[in-house]
Amino acid sequence: MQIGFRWYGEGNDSVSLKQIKQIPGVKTIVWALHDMQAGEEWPMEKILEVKRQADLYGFNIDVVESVNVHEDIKLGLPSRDVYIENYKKTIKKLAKVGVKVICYNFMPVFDWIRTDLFKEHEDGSTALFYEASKVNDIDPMELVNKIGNNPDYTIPGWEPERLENLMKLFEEYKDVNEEDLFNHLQYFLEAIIPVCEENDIKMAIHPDDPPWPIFGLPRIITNQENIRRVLKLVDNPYNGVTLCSGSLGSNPSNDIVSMVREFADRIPFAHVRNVKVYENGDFIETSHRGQDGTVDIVGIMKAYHESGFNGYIRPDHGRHIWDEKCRPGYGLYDRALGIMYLLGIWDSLES
Ligand code: DNO
Repeated sequence: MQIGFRWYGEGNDSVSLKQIKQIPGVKTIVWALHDMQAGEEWPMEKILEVKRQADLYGFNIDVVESVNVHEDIKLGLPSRDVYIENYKKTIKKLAKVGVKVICYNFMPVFDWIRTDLFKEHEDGSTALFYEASKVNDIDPMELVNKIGNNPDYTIPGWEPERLENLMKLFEEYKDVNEEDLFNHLQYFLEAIIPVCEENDIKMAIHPDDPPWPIFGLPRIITNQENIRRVLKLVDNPYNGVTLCSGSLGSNPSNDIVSMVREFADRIPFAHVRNVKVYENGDFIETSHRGQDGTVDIVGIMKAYHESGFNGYIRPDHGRHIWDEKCRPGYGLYDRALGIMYLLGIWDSLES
């Protein structure tokens, strides 16, 4: 097992490599070129620059999160082939600097969704929060109108300047259902997995967050059965999953311990974090400690350990504590505490 830490890059992250170096156990920087648009081929000079910076601190750059997938690939449009070719070129370049895992997702339009980025916990810390009634079963056009008519009504990702483009995308996804999305994912995987195999890079799909359809858009990486199906779309060890305990854990009927046991040899990369789910479907992110949320973190780490897991694990969204100013979910302090908790469990299992 190797511990990684997500880093958004020089000038783009409140956390420095120097600080990350002082967290026990971290060997891997989980990185990406965040200024690249989905579908673009990544330039070698920029990749090499990240490698140079990581080398200065003795980190490896084995895990990329994410090389984003262009919407035309998810929509299954004819133009997807151009973007798939670019994706392949990026895979080949990443292999040249030693990358071993590419994390990506197949969520239409939105990546993770929350309704409040700084919801206060009882102890005064803040964390990402999802208020179910603001998202579940909401018609996107109704929401567009609501936001347009009331400047005080905000949802992250629905900023007024994005609305026009969002409406266009909703229109394009109108006739795309879950089966279509599985087919489009299969087409993508069939094209890239042979290139991954040749270049020894594992693809690791990230679950949908939250793991259910939102705003009428289909979502498929939501539960054990669907993950099993994705792994069979192209049944090859290079087609894997980024098992994210927090994303899957916001649906309490997901048994993540069982997923770790079933998929262990197809999980090159894991996100381990906790989330507290309420009866009405709201959820808030908590410290990584098992007792603080709904997810069985100790059981998950035990399942990885018993499966002989030798992939990469990173802590995920932390709370914002000790007045830290940082990207939502991506401060230094709570994620560092998370690492110490995960390592504490792991070390005691080892002994
Ligand atoms: C959120 C992350 C996701 C993840 C992507 C993977 O903080 O877990 O944004 O990076 O979904 O493509």
